[in-house]
Amino acid sequence: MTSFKSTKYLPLVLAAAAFTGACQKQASSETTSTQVENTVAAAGQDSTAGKYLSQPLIPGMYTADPSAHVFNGKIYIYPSHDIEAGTPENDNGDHFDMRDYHVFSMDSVNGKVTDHGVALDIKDIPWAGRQLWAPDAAFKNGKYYLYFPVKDKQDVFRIGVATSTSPAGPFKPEAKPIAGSFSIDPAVFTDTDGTSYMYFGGIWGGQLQRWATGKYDSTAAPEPATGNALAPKMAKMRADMLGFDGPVKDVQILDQNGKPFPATDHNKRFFEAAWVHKYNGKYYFSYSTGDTHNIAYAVGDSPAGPFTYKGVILNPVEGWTNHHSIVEFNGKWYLFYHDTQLSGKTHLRNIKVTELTHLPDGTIQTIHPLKS
Ligand code: FUB
Repeated sequence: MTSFKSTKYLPLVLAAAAFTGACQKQASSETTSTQVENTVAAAGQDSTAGKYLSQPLIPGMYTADPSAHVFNGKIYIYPSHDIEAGTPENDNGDHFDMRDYHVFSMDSVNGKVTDHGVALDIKDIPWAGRQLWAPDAAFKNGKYYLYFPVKDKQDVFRIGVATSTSPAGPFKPEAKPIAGSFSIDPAVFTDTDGTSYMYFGGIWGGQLQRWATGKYDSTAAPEPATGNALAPKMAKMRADMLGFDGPVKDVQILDQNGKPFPATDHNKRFFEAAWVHKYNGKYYFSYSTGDTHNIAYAVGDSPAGPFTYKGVILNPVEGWTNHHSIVEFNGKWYLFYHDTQLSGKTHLRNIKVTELTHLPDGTIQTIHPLKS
């Protein structure tokens, strides 16, 4: 994620300054559970609301990168918590300078959203430097696990893990990052046999390219100019969910001819925001194409891939980044995503949800986040 200078989408600024102030106030003081009206408050003040497929789920706080899971019959959402930190914008995404996570839950997709307060604060992570980016969560053996990318004190992105007895947190971080982890955007998928895998990685500001030789190289170009695109990564999780069980491997995304995409194919190559779901016995690996702003997907027969590219799940949203999760709830499938409807600013996003449809041939119907 980075290079947020695209003017592809013009900002919608609707009383943004007042709204930003309110958000910051809530963000800094919120520590207990509160219920917020799902969509209505934001939509009521927004004369352009009708142009969007869905309305913001959380009108009183900026949230992004929603990882949704069903725990104990409820939907729990683990998003990034965007703030106006005042950090200048640059191509490394320094202005995404987030400092804590909140967890949200919903009893139903159109019901109220409960904010469970601060689930993890950067100041409580002993090894963290800056920038809490897109998290994910998992459940195993009676415990909940929150996985998060953050730069360490040397400014290198690593992936950490924190544990809780409740899906809402608070989460207690481990003393060190996951050994062998690097880059951003962890997504943990647990297969029907109980084995869990972490998928991760992001190029440009996500630093994946700096590990291309196996060793960290801070001078690496944001991505290769020639040859194959960089592959996202995956690792099997240990039974205790606190580390990798075996080596980190490439996730192969192939075209219809079984070939990896060239680095120059920005419409289809992996950029960031990995997610895996299983449908009808097939494994769906979805991801953001970054500077071309799509959520694309590829399908495989094993959680380790290879995955064959199938198309686009979500067309570009307002804002530079596109980041999603896919979850089944009460027999229907949902796409959680974000845009910048409430702020018009790249780094102050708001999460949304819409239904997702698997077609009879196993492909996914493309979702258009803006009504034409
Ligand atoms: O929220 C910070 C970063 O922006 C995420 O880690 C990326 O996926 C992008 O959404």
